[in-house]
Amino acid sequence: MKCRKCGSEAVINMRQHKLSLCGEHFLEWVPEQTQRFIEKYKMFTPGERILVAVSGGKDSLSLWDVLLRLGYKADGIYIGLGINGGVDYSNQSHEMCVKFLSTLQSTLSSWQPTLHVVDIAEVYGESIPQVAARTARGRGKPCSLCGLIKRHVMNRIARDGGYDVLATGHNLDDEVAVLFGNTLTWNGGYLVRQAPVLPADKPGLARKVKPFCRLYERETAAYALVRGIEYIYDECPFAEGSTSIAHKEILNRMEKDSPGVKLQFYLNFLRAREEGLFAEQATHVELNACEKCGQPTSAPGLCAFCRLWERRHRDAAPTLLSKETDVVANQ
Ligand code: Q46
Ligand code: ZN
Ligand code: ZN
Repeated sequence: MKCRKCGSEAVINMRQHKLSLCGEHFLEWVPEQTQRFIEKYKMFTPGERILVAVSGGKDSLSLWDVLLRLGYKADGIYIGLGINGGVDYSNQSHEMCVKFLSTLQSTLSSWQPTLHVVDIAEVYGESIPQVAARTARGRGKPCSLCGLIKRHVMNRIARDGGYDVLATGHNLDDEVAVLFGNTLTWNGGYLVRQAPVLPADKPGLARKVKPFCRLYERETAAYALVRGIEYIYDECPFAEGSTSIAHKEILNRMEKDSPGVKLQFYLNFLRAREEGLFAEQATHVELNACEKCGQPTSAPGLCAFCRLWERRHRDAAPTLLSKETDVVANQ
């Protein structure tokens, strides 16, 4: 297998593109493609400030790396969930982010990125497994709660830090698995909101973008490996047995028989969505500002996030919610 550009030994063969590349050319190809998607979907411009949600995994660290190499001003946010799962998951993933940043700092000469760290247990008094254990919403599996908390914290840091855009490392396999699940149930409300760019819900909030949404998971993994980015191999222990992992396996089997089927499924969906296939499902929900945190909520009064801590904090010291322990690893 030879690199199409230079004829030397290829490190990856992307059957859906009929393209094999050597390490050097693959490291050029990923940023080129990412830049193409950023422009095509109008994600952001060079003057905008970007906050990348990093988890210590291959996708988010590769995304941060690529955006910085493309010259974007991208800071990172790491949220400490307090998940152990027998593999010291949260501590290890935090360590990977810090390690990545310190390696970067020695290679970047001019602008230096910042890593914001928000430890949920330190700021709000309980880790994700602890909140999950005391609430009906989290019992069994903490993922729905975890998602709610992460979204809130990311929005808050983006707003307080004056960021225009919040970027996540979702890759094509992630997007297609979600799409597959929502198609099986014909969930029009979710389908209409699945896109490479989600505009800000309210003025002052960052829009959400997924610059890797057209890169296969094996491509982002290969990028991290070839670039020498160290990342956490373990998935969050709570991801085990999830339907999205089961869907990924089915889709991988399909991809093996028909290379490119995942990409086509996703691109044809985006086209259909653009043409208004799910437009009728787009319900307009009136959003109010939460009385406590100011973030948009469809409910009157407190948002779901603030309600989550209400009961716990009613009798506790009032400082817990206002305590700010963002650690800025580099300013
Ligand atoms: S981190 Fe949180 Fe995920 Fe772990 S608890 Fe579930 S939602 S699986 S991306
Ligand atoms: Zn080459
Ligand atoms: Zn709130």
